[in-house]
Amino acid sequence: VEEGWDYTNVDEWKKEFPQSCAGSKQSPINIILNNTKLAYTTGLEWKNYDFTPAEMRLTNNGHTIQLQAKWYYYDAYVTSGPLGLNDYIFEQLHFHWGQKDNEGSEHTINGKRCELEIHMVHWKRDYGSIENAVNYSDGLVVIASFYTVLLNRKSQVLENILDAISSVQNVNGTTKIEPFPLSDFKVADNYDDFISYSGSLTTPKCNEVVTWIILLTPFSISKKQIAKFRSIKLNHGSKYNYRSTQPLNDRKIRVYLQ
Ligand code: SG4
Ligand code: ZN
Repeated sequence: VEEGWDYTNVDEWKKEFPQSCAGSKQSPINIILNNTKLAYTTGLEWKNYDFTPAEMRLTNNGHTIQLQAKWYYYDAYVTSGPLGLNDYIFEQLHFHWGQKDNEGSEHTINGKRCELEIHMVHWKRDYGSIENAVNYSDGLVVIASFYTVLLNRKSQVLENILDAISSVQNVNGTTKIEPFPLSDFKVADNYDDFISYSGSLTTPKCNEVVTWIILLTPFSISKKQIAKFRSIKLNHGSKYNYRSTQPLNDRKIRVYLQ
């Protein structure tokens, strides 16, 4: 899993991976809500997210903590809304965090960072696999959500992860966890308001293949919970894993209010 890059030199990525990390459609970005374009669509449809997976595994890959899920008879996927008739199949979700309050998320909203950002990575069914999908401009959809310590209220779904955190404290640590439905990540009243824009993976090789869907309303996480993320060890001793925001250039940010 170990590759040459890490989070101690994010601004060097453009030199190490000039082809892609220095492109003009990079992620993350600062989302200025005044500078968005209102778009109308039917909602995103989340298919099979409420089925409990047969197996769930948590892994520290040196860059993040990653959660994988396996179902025997289904796949979980998103469709409709800005995705039209295309299905994007869930592959994994992972986390970005920092060491202080008001830092950790990769995207910022009106310049403000939350303490944690979750990315649910999905690939277009037509491309057959994630390895193939990363070669196409419409290959991936990443759904991002934010967590903040503002109210110091505990996240129930994150307890499933944090109960197993000691097994993934160090790089290459991995463990099975008790499966729970991924729909537990989206329990909130106004979960459905989001923005969307075209961007990239936020890690090398920074492929410009991602339709980003970013849920606007942050969820709560307690200070005790975020402290556990902050204790995780990553490659080369890094204790945070967010990239600096990148220029928007001529891209449009669309806002979808449900
Ligand atoms: C994290 O490093 C994940 O572990 C990577 O997944 C992921 O790469 C990478 O972030 C970039 O994804 O949503 N932040 S992001 O843009 O999903 C891919 C793996 O290494 C291709 C499996
Ligand atoms: Zn990510």
